[in-house]
Amino acid sequence: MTIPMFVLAFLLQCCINLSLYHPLDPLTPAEINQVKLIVGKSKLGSLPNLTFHFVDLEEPDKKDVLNWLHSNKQNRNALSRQAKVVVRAGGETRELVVNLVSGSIKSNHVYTGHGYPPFTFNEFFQASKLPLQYSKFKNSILKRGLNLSEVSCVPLTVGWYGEKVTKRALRVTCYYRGGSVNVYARPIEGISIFVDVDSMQITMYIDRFRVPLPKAEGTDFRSNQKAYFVTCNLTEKGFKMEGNKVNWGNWKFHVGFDARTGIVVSTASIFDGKTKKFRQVLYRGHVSETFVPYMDPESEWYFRTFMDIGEFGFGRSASSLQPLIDCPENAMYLDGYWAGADGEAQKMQRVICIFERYSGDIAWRHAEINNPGKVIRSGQAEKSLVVRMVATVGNYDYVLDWEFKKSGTIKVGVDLTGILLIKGSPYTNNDQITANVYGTLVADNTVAVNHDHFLTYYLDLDVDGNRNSFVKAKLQTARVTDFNASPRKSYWKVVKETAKKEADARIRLGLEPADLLIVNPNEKTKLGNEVGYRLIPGQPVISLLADDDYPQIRAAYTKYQVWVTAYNKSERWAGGFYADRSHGDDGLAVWSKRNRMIENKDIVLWYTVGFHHIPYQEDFPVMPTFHGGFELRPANFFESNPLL
Ligand SMILES: *[C@@H]1O[C@H](CO)[C@@H](O)[C@H](O)[C@H]1NC(C)=O
Ligand SMILES: *[C@@H]1O[C@H](CO)[C@@H](O)[C@H](O)[C@H]1NC(C)=O
Ligand SMILES: *[C@@H]1O[C@H](CO)[C@@H](O)[C@H](O)[C@H]1NC(C)=O
Ligand SMILES: *[C@@H]1O[C@H](CO)[C@@H](O)[C@H](O)[C@H]1NC(C)=O
Ligand SMILES: [Cu+2]
Repeated sequence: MTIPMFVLAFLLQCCINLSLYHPLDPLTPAEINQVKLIVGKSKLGSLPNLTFHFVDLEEPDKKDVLNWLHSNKQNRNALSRQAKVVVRAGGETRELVVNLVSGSIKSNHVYTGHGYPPFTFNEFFQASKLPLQYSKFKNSILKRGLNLSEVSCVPLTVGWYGEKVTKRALRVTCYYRGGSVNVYARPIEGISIFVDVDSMQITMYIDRFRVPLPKAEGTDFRSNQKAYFVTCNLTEKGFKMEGNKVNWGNWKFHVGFDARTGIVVSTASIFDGKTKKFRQVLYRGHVSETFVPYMDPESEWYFRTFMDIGEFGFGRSASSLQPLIDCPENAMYLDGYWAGADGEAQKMQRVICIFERYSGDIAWRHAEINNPGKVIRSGQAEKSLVVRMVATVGNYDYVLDWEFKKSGTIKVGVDLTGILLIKGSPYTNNDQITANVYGTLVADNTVAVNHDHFLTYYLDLDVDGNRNSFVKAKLQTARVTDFNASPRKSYWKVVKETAKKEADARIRLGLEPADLLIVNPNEKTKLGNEVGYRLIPGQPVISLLADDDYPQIRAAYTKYQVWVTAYNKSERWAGGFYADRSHGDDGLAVWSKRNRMIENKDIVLWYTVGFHHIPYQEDFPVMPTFHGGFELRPANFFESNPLL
């Protein structure tokens, strides 16, 4: 029996609470399970080894979302709900679009390009257990005088090194717990275990050498601090939520969550007290890809060049937040849902927290002493709203913040913490080291290997609408020529340059001083300045790998911190959608080569937060947070300081 489309459409409308609904709402657990059901009932359901690797909202077109947003509340209907699904079956990758209203598969084709979809948690779990039943591995453990019951293995993605034909593969690294809870602190070095993932078998095993196991003492990272934040009693949350829509201060925006990227901030707009209207700022923002290459070329280490978002997913790595440690007392929490390998909805509690922050900082202030007979002091305390998640990707924890300020600033924070990736080593003192160990000795027999972290953000800014331009306001030294008028020899002046094409918008920061702006050339302040938002970058870090090195070919976009591309709904993932074992033929660097026109167009800004990480002893056994990030700050957007 098929239910007529209009009945289903009616059912959808009747059951959705429109005051809570937003067209970019993440898939609900019921919708995820509905996808499983629809796919299971189709011909695909009978294919061998059907596994779900990606199930996410297939977003309505941007123009439909914007029309919905700006339509009269009384006449609004929910937009059609669809899911984008990637499954593996019979050794093939299939891309589906599932219509959740009609309950049908709208499109279905086999993906034949390079690279593979994210691994499922199941695959990681199964691969981690393989060595423990593998006789050669058991023998290696025995020879090292260790107990198998104390071994924990962790699968790692393998990258791509020029192979013509690739298979889905993992390499498994093993650690010895034996008296420590800090699994990553005690690597069993010298062993390489190759796993073919589709057949879930060990295909190659090499035990090349032995080095002493780092000791368990001094590796414990447990804290007995339980409730740091209970310092004041904040009963007021300070913001309103309807479904996933947040209203705080002068801001309103939507918070989504998905398995691949985690937090998605969208349709953010800010109330302008002068025009009494909400004004568009950011259509959508999220982390697009991460790239974490380790700087050890040896055979047990060279492949560690992770692209965590595409290979596994930041959302699926989301850690359940610990109240009063990860987020303060006044925080509100959201749960996250994603599809398991079998398609069934999985729930993770408290993946996002939202809270008002009283930082103790000053939003603005001034003391005026030149009024006769009086000193005038005034100012405002900073209060902001933070949306936070933590992605725990194996050893590392990434604290990802979106902070909104009443001044119109959006501040994006990335804090790195967690456990360093450790290499077992024969050395117990730096003076013994003569060869390159590719890192820092942080404890006896414990080398923390040098590496980078690059987190590339997708920022679809729509400043007062979606016809925007990218402007470089360059600071140039000017010579004074008229010495009759001035004894000065030089000053700097601003020379503005509007990027015409994508090639004009690839920026290596730190080489020449410039303000980088997204402006709307069609909208001006009363004083005639183009309204805009400014990117305030963090440390200018780019990848130092050679351009022809394989990991660099895959993550070519990390050679520039800033890119601007023409908006294209399907161009979201800087390292390509199929990042696992990718060859670098999809992604930001490739799209930008098309060199599309970007002046007065719908454009997307990409910014990479980068860290070169030389480890230090204080990073062991667990690393104090290390901060990076950037800001988007209004620039001639308001007529004057919006805080007054
Ligand atoms: C299905 O999975 C099993 C076990 O993982 C494997 O041995 C088999 O080759 C797979 N079949 C196909 C067609 O991929
Ligand atoms: C292995 O287990 C035995 C028995 O529990 C214990 O005495 C021994 O110390 C363990 N060896 C190591 C290296 O942890
Ligand atoms: C905070 O204040 C409220 C209202 O006065 C009270 O009910 C609550 O117990 C207080 N919480 C703490 C942790 O002191
Ligand atoms: C949008 O992006 C996809 C993927 O890069 C590409 O195949 C397609 O041609 C693009 N569409 C337009 C209109 O540029
Ligand atoms: Cu690091």
